[in-house]
Amino acid sequence: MDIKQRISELRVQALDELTAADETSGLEPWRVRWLGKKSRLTEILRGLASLPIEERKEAGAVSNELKLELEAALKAREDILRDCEIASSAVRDAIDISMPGRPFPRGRLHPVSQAMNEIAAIFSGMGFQVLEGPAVEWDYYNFDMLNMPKEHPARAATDTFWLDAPPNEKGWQMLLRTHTSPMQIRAMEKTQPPIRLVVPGIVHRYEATDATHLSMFHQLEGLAVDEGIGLADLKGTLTEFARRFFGPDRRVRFRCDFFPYVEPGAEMAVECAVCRGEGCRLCGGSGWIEVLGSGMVHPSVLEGVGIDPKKYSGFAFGMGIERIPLLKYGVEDIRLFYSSDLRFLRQF
Ligand code: 2U9
Repeated sequence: MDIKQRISELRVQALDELTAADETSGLEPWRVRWLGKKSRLTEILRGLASLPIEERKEAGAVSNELKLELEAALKAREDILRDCEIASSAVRDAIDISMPGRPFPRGRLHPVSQAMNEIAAIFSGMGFQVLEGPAVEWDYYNFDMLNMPKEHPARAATDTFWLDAPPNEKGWQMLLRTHTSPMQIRAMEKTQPPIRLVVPGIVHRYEATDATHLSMFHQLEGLAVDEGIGLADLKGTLTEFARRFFGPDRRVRFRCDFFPYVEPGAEMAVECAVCRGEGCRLCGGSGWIEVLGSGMVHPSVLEGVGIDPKKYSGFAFGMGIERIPLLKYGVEDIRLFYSSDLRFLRQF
């Protein structure tokens, strides 16, 4: 057998034995056997002297290579075994398997997000698409297209956060939307009926903050436009929403109201959960809690977006989201929702 073949066999055997060593204490005997003075490799290296010069060169190179390889393999095996031994002794000493586990702090959705998701899911289940839109808008979409021309009182600077940016080439001004309605306008501009959509989102109003008002709050608005939609569809849809959200036993009441973008307009209230109509502190003595505003979309709003009001009609509604958990849980001050006080938020 030539030297190269012998060396290749030694290599396989040595590495096999090294892998079989599963404790650091087994490594020294292996080193003596394979790399020590009396090892077979040393023997081969010694015997090289008697070989002819050409053969000696080649066999010398291969044997030295194997020596280096075995030294490196020994070092690597030693590192691995030492790490394992350290880890298992640490585990033995550090883990008391009889100890109870550490509780994992679990996050949850903000009560306002919970209410918004729940309401959006109810309308989604009734065939409404859920859309979101930008919080920074043009006055054109926020006011003009909603039947609120330049001199309308709702446009007075006291109600709106205007952005300190120059108007665009059409003279539109940037603002923080005061309702999510501009997104319904954008949707109607792009799509012909049938349309059924709800838009949840953040809105801003330039108002002083107190226990019942925030300058930043959330709304969910809805819109349905189709041939032959009437007030009965509005009442039916919103009554069904109230049954699903507040429960089937809560009565609802509609009363006339005014919003520039609907005609006629109506406000929906549900029977007070605490006094069932008797009158109490929660409902301010009236027995009813106002939940949302609504109405039949004003024909000039439809006309503005290129939907023929002689062929189509629609209903729309809007509600402030913070009011819902406020009333549901009897929270005394709306500002608590944004105080970042975990003692408050953890209750929901
Ligand atoms: C289009 C046409 C009509 C949305 C509507 C209300 C009535 C309403 C308020 C509830 C409490 C706002 O958050 S709040 O202060 N909203 O009463 N919203 S009708 O009407 C629309 C919207 C878009 C194109």
